[in-house]
Parts: sequence; C-alpha cells; structure tokens
Amino acid sequence: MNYSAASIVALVGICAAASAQSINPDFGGCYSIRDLGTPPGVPTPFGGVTFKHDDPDLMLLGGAANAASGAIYAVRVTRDSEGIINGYAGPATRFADAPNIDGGLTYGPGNVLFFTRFSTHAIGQIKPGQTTMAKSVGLTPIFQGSTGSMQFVPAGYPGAGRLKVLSYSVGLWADINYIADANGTYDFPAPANTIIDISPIRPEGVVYVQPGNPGFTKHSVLICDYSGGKVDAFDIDANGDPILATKRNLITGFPGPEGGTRDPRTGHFLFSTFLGNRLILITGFNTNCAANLVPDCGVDDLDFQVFAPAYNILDCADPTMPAGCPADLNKDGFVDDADFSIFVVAYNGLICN
Ligand SMILES: [Ca+2]
Ligand SMILES: [Ca+2]
Ligand SMILES: [Ca+2]
Repeated sequence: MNYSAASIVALVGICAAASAQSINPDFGGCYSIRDLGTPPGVPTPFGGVTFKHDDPDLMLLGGAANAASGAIYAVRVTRDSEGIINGYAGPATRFADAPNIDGGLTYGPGNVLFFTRFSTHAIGQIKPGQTTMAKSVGLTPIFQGSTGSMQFVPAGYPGAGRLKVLSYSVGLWADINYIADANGTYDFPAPANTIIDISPIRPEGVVYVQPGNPGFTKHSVLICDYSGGKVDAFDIDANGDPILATKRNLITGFPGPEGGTRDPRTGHFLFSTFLGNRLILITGFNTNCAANLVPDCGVDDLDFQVFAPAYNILDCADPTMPAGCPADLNKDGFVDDADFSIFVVAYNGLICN
C-alpha cells in the first residue's frame, strides 16, 4: 500500500495523542481529560493562563510566548449545562502587551497582573486597566536561571499571600519577598527566603489544590513539568512550599505543559501547552470541599463515618481527635453543628461534584 506523507504524519499524531495521555489511577479515578483545542486568534506558542479577576468566564492566555512580541489575549469561554468549560465563544482579543511572557501569569495584590519573562529572568507587571507593561524587575540577584513561572499562595492555604517564583532553566522553586513601590507596582528584594531544587522538573504552571479534592488529603501544589510532559503533585509545608518527598505524578503524556490555573467557577485544573498549542482541562477538581474526608469522587456515607466520631469528640485539642482535625470544616477548633451544616450541603452533592 501507498501512504501519503500527510496521512502518515496524521496517523502518527493520532496514535501519539491517544496512547500517551493518562491520569494516575492512585488519584481515585475521579478526574478526566478534556482537550479544549486551540483558541482562535491567539498567536502561538502559548504561555501562562489565568482568568480575569472580575470575570470568571474571561480566560487570559499568553500568546507568542517567550518572544518580544508576546502579549496576553482574552478569550471568552463557553460552558455546558453542568458549567464545565467546553469551548470558546469567539476569537481572542488582545488584552495587554507582555513581552517575553512565559508560563507564569497571575493576579497579585491590587489586581496587578504579573507575568514571568523568559529568557530575561524577570517579572513583568501590568496595572489594572492598562494594556502595556508598567514595570519589569530582574531576578538575577535572587536565584539562577530564568523564569519560568510564579504564583501567589491563595487565601486559605498555609503560607497564604507568599510569592513563589520558579526558574525554568535550572529547576528551582523560590519563596521571595515583594514590597509595594510608589507607583502601584512591586519590587522583589533579594535574597530569597527559601530556594528548593525541584530538578529535573522544568517548571511552568503552578496551581494550589485544597484537601477534599479527590486524592488529596492535604493542602497541595501542582507543578507543570515542561520537559517531562507531565504534572506532579506535592503536599505543601507551612509556607506553601512543596515537600519533595511527597511527590506524586498526576498526569503524563502532555508535550510541553505550560501555564496553569483553576477555573474560578468549578475549580477544574486548566493548563496550556507550548507544544501543540492546546488548552487541556482536567475535570474532577472542586473549588472547596473539605467535607470530602475520604477523598474519593464525592461526599457520601464513607465521609460521614469519619465525620461522626469527630463530632462526638467535639474539641480539636482533644488527644483522641484525628491529627489535623479534618472534620473541623470551618476551622474554628471544634467539630460541631456549624460543621455538620457544611457537611450536609456537601453530602447533598451541591458543591463537591
Ligand atoms: Ca516556558
Ligand atoms: Ca468522599
Ligand atoms: Ca468547626
């Protein structure tokens, strides 16, 4: 038989895509992969991704990543009847210049939009309502290589508000300081508070995950590993830094995973790819479901069997209470009717699935 070159290329592409992508079954079989394809009108390759701080349906995506012509593009997402992102409402519009944008793109204090710059090893900043970079600060005095990525630890997590910056080219994770300047932007004084060698990971997108998501019993962080074509999960410590010994692979088989974020409406994990120029949605995450005490796909009697004895003990300080007092869903030091009310809502499937 004769195959055209084009059909062979297509066939190889299909086989590679079909055979390689997988989710680690240790996470309970609750997650699934949805390839959202390539949003129209965003120059490739793709960089960081986030959502506009005041519009949970407006995705912001880095285009022409790493290039001087790099910019952030706004893409309105569409959702199915369950609220799951299923596509794009139309072509992208240019949102702001972001020269050399890499895998980091996130809002910070004052709704300043921060992005990492490769290979200039810097953080760029865009002020609210502006369309150009107001400031760029080099990171060479702080750590080696070039960013890479960045993320602020969200509210409700250990280390909330701390800033993490990642070196792509050396595989480093750094906790750094930030202070407001006089112009509504920020400086990053050296030295770093902590530098952790996470190589051979070549880090891009970083997102935090609460306990109660399937397979997660502790506050955790996901790191896109560009070179490994995978995303790894780590428990975090009191500063929001990854505990290396807890590393678990979440997904594999995605060439060039780049920026990452969580859908503000559903909590699902969304990441871009620098190779292939796609957006991949991992469904099965939730926004906050502490009641999922047995962290499988939902809240049911198994979770109640953990909740009930803690309710009977009441006081988180009681030595018989399970470590960390996970049934204290509102984190006030006691497992009481207030927690039960939260549990019931989750049991009825209203927030966890
Ligand atoms: Ca990159
Ligand atoms: Ca459960
Ligand atoms: Ca409580």
